[in-house]
Parts: sequence; structure tokens; C-alpha cells
Amino acid sequence: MSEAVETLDGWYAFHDFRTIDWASWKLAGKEVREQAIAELLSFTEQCQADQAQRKGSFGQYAVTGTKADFLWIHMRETVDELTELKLAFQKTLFADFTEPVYSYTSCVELSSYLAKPGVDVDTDPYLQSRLKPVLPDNKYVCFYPMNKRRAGEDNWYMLSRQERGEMMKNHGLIGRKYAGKVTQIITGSQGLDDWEWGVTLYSDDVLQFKKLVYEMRFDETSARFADFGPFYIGSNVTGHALQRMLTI
Ligand code: 76R
Repeated sequence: MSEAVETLDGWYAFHDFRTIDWASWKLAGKEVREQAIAELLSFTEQCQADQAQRKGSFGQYAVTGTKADFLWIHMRETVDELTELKLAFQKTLFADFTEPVYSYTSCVELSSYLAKPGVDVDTDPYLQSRLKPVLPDNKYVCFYPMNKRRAGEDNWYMLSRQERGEMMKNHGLIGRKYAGKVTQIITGSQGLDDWEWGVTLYSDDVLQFKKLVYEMRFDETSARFADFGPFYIGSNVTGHALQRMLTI
């Protein structure tokens, strides 16, 4: 049997993709819409306040394309807090005008392939900042789930740790070429959701997502061993921008 990878696990993540029921939204009176937006803003302001106190992280995005209208990303110490946040959102008047279209539950993960010996995970500031990340405030976000393939000769899980480690090193080298242009947060979801990992990328230039993902396609870890789910991109929006987008 191949040796399993030891992972460093951080905050749990909930990616909440929703569409607006525009027909009901238009039919609702101005007063109802204003009340709904006010309740949404008070919910998101609370999430931001929690983030400021390092109780979790929060991001809000307007999604491009028709797979969803908005994405809210929450990260917390426990899944119970993520469930509570979902319920708190559902109880707002605004939620009555939304439909959940996709959701993803996972856990921030750093693999130990490139771990440096002698570093104490619980106290190392760099590792802690990556395990409990403040979501970057770049203009754009990209999310997609993925698996490592298990098909015939192309079975990632049957490779030795050394083989996997060597390939991950190459993968990391490609990634590092995008340092300063794209920030990645890898969340693991084995046993938590339908795919094995969630990939959340941040950049001020959407084209860098395309370039990075395309370049990685040629790397063995992705070319031979990866299968991908649906892709979503969106722009970071403040409460005010959101309010403007929802105003009719
Ligand atoms: O964490 C690190 O920076 C160390 C190096 C590293 C690891 C271990 C790393 C670097 N990744 C790691 C693990 Mn990654 N990554 C992806 C995708 O679209 C595709 O083809 C794949 C989706 C992207 C775009 C990406 C980007 N990475 C992983 C794992 C876990 C594998 C396992 O444990 O078996 C997955 C699924 C995965 C997928 N990766 C980087 C990047 C980038 C940009 C980097 C450089 C980060 C930096 O140096 O800042």
C-alpha cells in the first residue's frame, strides 16, 4: 500500500453559490426589497466583523455567467459555525429571493509534501496565516472542485510517496511563477463533499487564471492525474456595490 499524505488542516470552508429569483425580486415592492437588502447587509457586516476579530473569513463576489449570481465564502474553526451561518442567512428576508445553486464544503489544507522539518505548525505564523487565511481582497475570484484520477495506470493513489512528492514539486514550481499574480487557497474535501479538493484562486487580472490553469494542464499532476468539476469566476463586491447591483 502507498503511504498516505499527512495533511495540515485549517479552517472549514463553505462556498455558497446562489442565484436571485429576479421575477419575485421585481414583483416585490420597493420597501420589501429595501428591507431585504438591509437584512443582507447586516448579515454580511457581522461576517466582516467576525473576520476582523479573526473568528473566521468572509468573501462576497458577483458571479460572471449564469451558473450563479453571487458567491459567499465563509471560513470558520468548526463546521457547526458554518451550519449556523447558513441558517442565519436563510432566516433573512433576502434569502427568500435566492436559490442555492451550488455549495461546497471543505477544509483548508496544506499538504506535507514540501514540509520543512522542525517547524511547529501550531505556532508558526506563516503556516497559521495560510491555514486560517484572511481571504485576499483581489478584484477577482475563481473556484472549481477537482479529483486526483484513479483510472488504470493513471492512479494517483497507487503511486509511491516519492513519486507523488516529485510531481507535486513540479506543480509547485509552476504555481510559484504566478507569485504576486495569483494567490491560491487549496481546500480538501475527501469525505466532506463530492470532489476531493476545492481550488479557490484570487487575482486582479482574470486572464492570469486562464494562463495558470492552462499551464498546469501540461504538468503531469494535472495532465495525467486530475479531473475537474465546474468552474466559476466572479468579482469581489463590497456591500455598497452589492446594493447597487440589486437595486431596480
Ligand atoms: O502550498 C504550497 O505553496 C506548496 C506547494 C503546493 C502544493 C503542495 C502547491 C503550490 N500546490 C500544492 C498542492 Mn497547488 N494548485 C492546484 C490547482 O488546475 C489545475 O491543474 C490544478 C488546480 C492550482 C491552479 C494550483 C495552484 N495543489 C495542491 C493540491 C493537493 C495535492 C495533494 O495533496 O495530493 C492540489 C489539488 C492542488 C491544485 N499550487 C501551488 C498552485 C499555485 C499557484 C501554487 C504556488 C503557490 C505559491 O507559491 O504561492
